[in-house]
Amino acid sequence: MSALFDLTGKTALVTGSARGLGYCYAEGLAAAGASVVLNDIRAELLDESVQKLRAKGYQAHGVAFDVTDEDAVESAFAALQQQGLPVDILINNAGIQYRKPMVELELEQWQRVIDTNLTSAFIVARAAAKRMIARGNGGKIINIGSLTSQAARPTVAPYTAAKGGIKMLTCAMAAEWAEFNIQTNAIGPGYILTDMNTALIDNKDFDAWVKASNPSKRWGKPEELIGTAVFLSSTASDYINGQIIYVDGGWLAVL
Ligand code: NAP
Ligand code: GCO
Repeated sequence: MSALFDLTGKTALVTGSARGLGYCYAEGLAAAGASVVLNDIRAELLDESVQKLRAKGYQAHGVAFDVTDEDAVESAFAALQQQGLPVDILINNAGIQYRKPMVELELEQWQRVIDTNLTSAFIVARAAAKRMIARGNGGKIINIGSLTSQAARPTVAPYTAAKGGIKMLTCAMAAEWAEFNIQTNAIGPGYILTDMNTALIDNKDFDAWVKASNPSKRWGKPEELIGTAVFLSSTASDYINGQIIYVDGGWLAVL
């Protein structure tokens, strides 16, 4: 049974993984046997995180690039291939949040969120899938959605539009790439305790709303996302495609 979840011999690229949920995904996949490639914009932070995983005995590498820059993405994939690190598993995790009512939102602010949270998933997955198809060994692509892939709240419109797009882009990738033995799925985390949500965690009213709104009555912990990421990266999910798994304490299951 454990062989179903064994990632030994696989190379996994996790975008935006110097910290936060991305770092958790990278550590979890490394613990399952994968050689992990961390990514971030900030090279110095990225190197610190790579060293942390290496100190734990994991196979970890780092490649700094901006996920919205398609030339940088292509160069990174070419460099990884030359280093003998062809990407077998991709987690499109990098993302930003920008909270403002739509009537006050500048187009540039909208576009930056859409570019980082949605368009980048296309850019990076395209680079991965082209090479997976050429190698003929299949692959795994995991896009990161959100509760906002399914429902909205005020002041996070571009994020919500992007995450809704992630849900359907995941279906589109499954539609085009399943025949090449590439499984593309998504994870929809609930409200998780990371830097992205510091302002919300510190807000007593918002904290109370999160705890009242889901049957688990609490925020999620980053490490609670690892099992789903390993599952969707492994043989255990070879006949699952185009799905989104919400890791939300039951939030979307209740009225
Ligand atoms: P986070 O703590 O803010 O970390 C985001 C990471 O993405 C950072 O390492 C950041 O790099 C990186 N990043 C941002 N823009 C990038 C770019 N253009 N190129 C490369 N890397 C970039 O966020 P998080 O909470 O871990 O969230 C990670 C993902 O999960 C996001 O897609 C988010 O939407 C999603 N998510 C989070 C939650 C939650 O409750 N936390 C729930 C649902 C979904 P720097 O370190 O250089 O800033
Ligand atoms: C917000 C939060 C959410 C969470 C997450 C919920 O401002 O409402 O940032 O977007 O991060 O996406 O699933």
